[in-house]
Amino acid sequence: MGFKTGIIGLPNVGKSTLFNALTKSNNAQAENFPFCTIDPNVGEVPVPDNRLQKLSSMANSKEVIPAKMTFVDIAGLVEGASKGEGLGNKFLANIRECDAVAHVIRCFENENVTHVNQVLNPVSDIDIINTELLLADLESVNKRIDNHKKKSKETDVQLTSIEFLEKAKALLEEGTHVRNGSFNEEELVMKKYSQLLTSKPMLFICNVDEDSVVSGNQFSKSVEEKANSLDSKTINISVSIEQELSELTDPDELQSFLNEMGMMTAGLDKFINQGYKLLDLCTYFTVGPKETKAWTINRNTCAPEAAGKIHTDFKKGFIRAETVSYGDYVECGGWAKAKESGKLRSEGKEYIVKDGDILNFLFNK
Ligand SMILES: Nc1nc2c(ncn2[C@@H]2O[C@H](COP(=O)(O)OP(=O)(O)OP(=O)(O)O)[C@@H](O)[C@H]2O)c(=O)[nH]1
Ligand SMILES: [Mg+2]
Repeated sequence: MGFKTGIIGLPNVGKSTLFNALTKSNNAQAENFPFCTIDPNVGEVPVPDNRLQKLSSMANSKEVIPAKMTFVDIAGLVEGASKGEGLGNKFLANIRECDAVAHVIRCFENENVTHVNQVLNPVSDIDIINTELLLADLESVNKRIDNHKKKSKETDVQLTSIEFLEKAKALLEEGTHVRNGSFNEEELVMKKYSQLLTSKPMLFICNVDEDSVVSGNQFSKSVEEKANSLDSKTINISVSIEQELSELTDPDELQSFLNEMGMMTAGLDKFINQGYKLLDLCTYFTVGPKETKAWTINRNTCAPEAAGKIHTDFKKGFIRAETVSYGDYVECGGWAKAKESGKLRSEGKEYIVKDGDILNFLFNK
């Protein structure tokens, strides 16, 4: 399974509708009542990337294979969830398995769509969710500290030091999410292994009314301010527009709908790309007559590791990587011409793969 982003938020804010639009399906039940979703819905979504089409047409590839991201539509969370209210702990476990979270906030007024807290107050909605995540983490950190003291053999005890846990505890006790703490390199690895809910990168998705997608509204502006104070990013999406867009298959029809709404791109594309950035991912390409394919790697991945994404043999027997940057490839007019112009580089084991690199791996069989 690839990189996973969990869609979280209060009940009935549009998470499942957003998930259906993303996955162009009706797999998730989306209805006007709280706690409609219980079991998480999981779907893979192609990462939009204009470079893919360009490369494949230059190489005359038979097939184009985009990178994929996984989205998980999770049950709504209410005050007290960390103590088991609503769907409580089950829901929290679903978040634990994700690499990042997209926090959906209702920023549209509509008397016909139930809001669990009656009044629309996005900042207080955020606080409810963030507090529950924080309380759940505090409980988990305390348990792990106890396990350390008892010298338990549980895996999480081995993966996170007591110093790291004490540091996380101090942050949580002052109301700070673990993501916003500062850690040294070793602790950063522990942070990742810890799977703490508040350690995961968080993106705020303002579900605004149809007239506010371009410039936002008073509600989304208040979310933006809040997000800035938390060092997180915000995007405005009208889930109902995205739902309509996802039903259009004709590209011309889609473009004219976007123009009508004054939108540059579909909100979902913005969302997927932001998710990609949030997870600090980048893309490299393999290009040939059979297929042009995008591969997802963490930023700062070295060449053998990147080769291992294709096949473990590529990593084990790695000799070197031939590479051309996307810009040079397009400018020169393909692989052979890039080679003639001296733009093709031969890189070794230490090479850090860059976003947009076109790679050909040489390896011992
Ligand atoms: N007007 C309007 N209604 C929306 C929008 N997004 C969602 N809804 C409606 O809100 C209701 C709840 O949507 P869901 O997608 O099921 O919400 P959810 O967040 O998944 O809810 P739970 O699974 O119960 O937590 C549905 O009736 C949707 O049609 C929107 O952008 N505008
Ligand atoms: Mg739902």
